[in-house]
Amino acid sequence: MPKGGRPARIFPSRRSTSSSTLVFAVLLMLSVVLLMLLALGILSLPVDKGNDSPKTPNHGIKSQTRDGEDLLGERGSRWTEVISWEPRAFVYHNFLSEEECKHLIELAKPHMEKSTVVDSATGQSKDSRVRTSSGMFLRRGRDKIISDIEKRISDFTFMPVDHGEGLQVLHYEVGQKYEPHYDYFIDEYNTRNGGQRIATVLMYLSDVEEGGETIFPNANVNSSSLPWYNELSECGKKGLSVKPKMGDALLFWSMRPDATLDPLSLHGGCPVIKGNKWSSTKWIRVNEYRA
Ligand SMILES: O=C(O)CCC(=O)C(=O)O
Repeated sequence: MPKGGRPARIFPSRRSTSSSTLVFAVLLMLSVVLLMLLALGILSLPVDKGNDSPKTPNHGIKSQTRDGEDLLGERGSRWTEVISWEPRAFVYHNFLSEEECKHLIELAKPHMEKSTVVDSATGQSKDSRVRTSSGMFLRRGRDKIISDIEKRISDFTFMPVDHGEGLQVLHYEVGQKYEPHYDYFIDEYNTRNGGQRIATVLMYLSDVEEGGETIFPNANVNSSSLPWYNELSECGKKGLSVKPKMGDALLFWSMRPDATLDPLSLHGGCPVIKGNKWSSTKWIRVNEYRA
């Protein structure tokens, strides 16, 4: 700056103006080309490559998880599907690997006994025509594979592992079923340990050729508009139904977020028409359950 004078004004030269205009124009053109390639689908932005996209149509909210958990065997792509808000019910696809399903069946097979239901007057187990499957319980944390599955259930439900009862493994042969019922209790005896049953996770350990759907007869869902409706048995068409698929898990809540019992959680197992149905149930309590 000249001493005592005004600061000299610096005028950009004509040459530098035209080169910056050129750079700007090139960048603008590149952006337009990039946007066109993206719009035409020729280019795509990198997304999380760790997760595959779902292979089954998703008619609810979908999310994929990526976890560093222990797992026996390989699982297909994992994603959750909201199937109903009344009752609150979700399917977690490929929750278990085939090896984990087989492990649970092999552990349970030698000990299967005719399933019972709870007598609400006495709180004791009793035989019933309502439930014609056979079953047995696997103690919580019985082995590493079961512990891993129970940890996964806890991650999925946001309920602590020690609020869960032991895993029940169920086997239904042709004609066997479980009539619609509630998982929550109406007697005091059964809620002494752990309080009320708040949620159920039902894991399918096998596919079923025909029938065997889990049905919610009172769900507030227009089930006939669901894409799998035509694949359902007559029983399955009477409500919102989930077709058993090996490795999938169904989570539903027997209590609403305001802690009241949800009668819309009424559910049952339709008769198996063809094949065999193996499943495993985890009942989750409001409080810690002493196993
Ligand atoms: O097997 C099913 O699909 C239903 C089983 C069930 O209702 C239960 O275990 O509480």
